[in-house]
Amino acid sequence: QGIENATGTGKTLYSGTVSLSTTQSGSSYNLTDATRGGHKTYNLARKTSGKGTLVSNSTNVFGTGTASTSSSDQTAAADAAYGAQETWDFYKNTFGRSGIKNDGVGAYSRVHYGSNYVNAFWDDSCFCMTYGDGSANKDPLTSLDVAGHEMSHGVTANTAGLDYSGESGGLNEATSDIMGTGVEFYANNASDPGDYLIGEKININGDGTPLRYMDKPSKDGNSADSWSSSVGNLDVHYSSGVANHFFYLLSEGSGAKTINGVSYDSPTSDGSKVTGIGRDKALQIWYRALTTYFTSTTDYADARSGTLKAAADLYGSGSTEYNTVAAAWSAVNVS
Ligand code: ASN
Ligand code: ZN
Ligand code: CA
Repeated sequence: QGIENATGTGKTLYSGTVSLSTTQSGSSYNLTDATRGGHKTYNLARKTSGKGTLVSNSTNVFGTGTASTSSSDQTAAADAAYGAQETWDFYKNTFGRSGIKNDGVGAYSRVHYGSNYVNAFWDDSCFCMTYGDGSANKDPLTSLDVAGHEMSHGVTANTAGLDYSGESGGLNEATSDIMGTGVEFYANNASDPGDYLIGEKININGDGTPLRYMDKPSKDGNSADSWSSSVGNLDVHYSSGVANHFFYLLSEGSGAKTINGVSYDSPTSDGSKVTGIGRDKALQIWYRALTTYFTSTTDYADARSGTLKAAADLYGSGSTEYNTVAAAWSAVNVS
């Protein structure tokens, strides 16, 4: 019996019914995406080690589209496979990057990690990403922005290698939020349209509020809106606020704005007004800085100079884009 590429259906929890690249092996189908480096999706079925089992089915339809607390349910796997697929395509079509290491090789995903596990993570040692099922195993952390966030930790590890502590750690986290947001906008999914919120689909706070806000990071109660000399002492998921806020201002500008039905109101630390250059250019600048100028020890001052160099390379020194990079960093107190 042959093994062939197939086009299946994912009935996801967060992104509706989507097309998934799958593999047919004899009379069964599995979540192996041979068109994207062989990325595979496994089910850990509540275990916390090993690979689990490759998600397979007698039909080419994965998941039910509704929440289930069963550890054999394939809905979380459908979301994870879709997130990996969109993240691959985002990097390929936005930056010409072929996979996390830019070598055409896929990673793998594991779903149903542990019980009541309210997190998701990338691990360089397995070159894989892993998703818990959330509180009461009913809110898996498999949304598009989280998938893009976790895979982007792999990209950062294989490019700048930003150390995961202090200011470089905040920049590492922000890179994942920025690129995860890029993935969400790229996918242009009607059930999960692009926004500048992180984790708005996964009910991580139990009240439906997002995990993080890029327009005004302090809305989460912990993150920094702008740089201060102590920002590097914060948890990396809070010191990231400075760069998330920079990215929002660079893309969309300061003040009030509604995008895809979500309202934002981004302040500046110095009262200045910033006019955004659009997300597409902001992403190009961040990616070039990440892959060309950032190193393991890049801090916020270095990120300002690295993104300015990237903007000069892409759009010219003194261009509107270059000047807006400078203005957006100044607006978050990075000079
Ligand atoms: N979900 C978290 C993250 O990707 C896991 C961690 O704290 N590293 O940032
Ligand atoms: Zn992270
Ligand atoms: Ca989001």
